[in-house]
Amino acid sequence: MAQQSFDRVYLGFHAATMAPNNATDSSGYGIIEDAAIAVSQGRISWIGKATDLPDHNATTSDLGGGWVTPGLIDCHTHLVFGGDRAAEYEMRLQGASYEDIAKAGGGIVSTVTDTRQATEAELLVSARKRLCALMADGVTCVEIKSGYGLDLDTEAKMLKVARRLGEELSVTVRTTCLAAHALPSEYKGEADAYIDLVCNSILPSIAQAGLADAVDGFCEGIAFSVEQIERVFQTAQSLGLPVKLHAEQLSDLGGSGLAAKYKALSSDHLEYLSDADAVAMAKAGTVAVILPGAFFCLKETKLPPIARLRELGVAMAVASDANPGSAPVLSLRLMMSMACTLFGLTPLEALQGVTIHGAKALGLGDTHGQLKVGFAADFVCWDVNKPAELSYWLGGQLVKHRAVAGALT
Ligand code: DI6
Ligand code: FE
Repeated sequence: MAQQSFDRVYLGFHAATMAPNNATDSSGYGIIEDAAIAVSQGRISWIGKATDLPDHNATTSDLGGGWVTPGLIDCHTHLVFGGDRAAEYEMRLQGASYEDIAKAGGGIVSTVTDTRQATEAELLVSARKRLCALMADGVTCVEIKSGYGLDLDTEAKMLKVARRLGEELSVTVRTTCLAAHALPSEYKGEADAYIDLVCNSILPSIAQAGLADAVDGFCEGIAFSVEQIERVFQTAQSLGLPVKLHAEQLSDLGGSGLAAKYKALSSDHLEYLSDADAVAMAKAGTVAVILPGAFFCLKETKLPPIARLRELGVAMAVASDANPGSAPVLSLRLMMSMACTLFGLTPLEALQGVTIHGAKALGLGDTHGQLKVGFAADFVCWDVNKPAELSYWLGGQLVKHRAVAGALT
């Protein structure tokens, strides 16, 4: 038989493909023991048991044991920002609440001041460090939001930095414009006027410059109402951009119902999600992104309705929410552990949350998050004996090899 022309072949591992229809395994992990992956032009061109690998003359790398999974996808981060909020952390440890600090002019708005002052080069340096930490822990695809600019120039500056990170580093970056994150102090008492600025100036300019892949907002008592967010969503829709939402983090305003109405890619946080909105999300195919890092750091006690979301068949993604206030998180695997221990996900669900479902939350479900022919050859080889260990260990270095677009990095 003629030799297959692959660019490269990997073997010497077991694979958890996370592909649900894998014929050989019904565990949900899509397990292939003693597997091989062939890569052509950055994509998987063959995957199966090593013994079935077609004849080929490509360079072959033996990964030397362990488990290969799709590269982890962190579908919700705020990695680009100026300054830090360690002082606010200390205030919260003394008893001040996140909302009290926000109302007193701290919180998100204080990071806005630092981000406006920082140069693009400074933002690049600090965000690169944080992104490299996530990558070292297995992330190959990350979403990065703006939202600490709250004016056109600074929102654009943040998104340019995010795009630059994707060009410079071996990681896929998706960008999201979160101009409707908080009310900037120059618009105090004039939230509707700020939403006018977002809809008439910021979003159209960002879209025109091709700086955002999606639009997000914060629907909350300390941020924007359902009506205000609906205007943002209408604008996004008219610009051809998909939407996502921070909703039901601190209270139930019904933001997730609105997100479902606009066929949002995801609704994120969801501690206070109502049953009606969970049903609406299921019907719309909106992914529930759960963020146990923010839950943990804010010492939240209300749990998102995981059992109900599971029962309704809502895809659940797990993300870091990496941000300077509510979630200074630099490990997605730690979030998998917290999703299991704090929220009751199974280790399988946690891994699905950072692979197949994380991809769906970014609109990348047809190309990322599974090891399948035609999908991006982004994968991690882990030094573990079984996939559940990815949620089990807190910390440590479990990544043996990391490949992006078929090349080891
Ligand atoms: N919810 C969050 O968890 C982040 N933004 C949001 O709307 C927190 C952002 C911050 O505190 O800086
Ligand atoms: Fe967030």
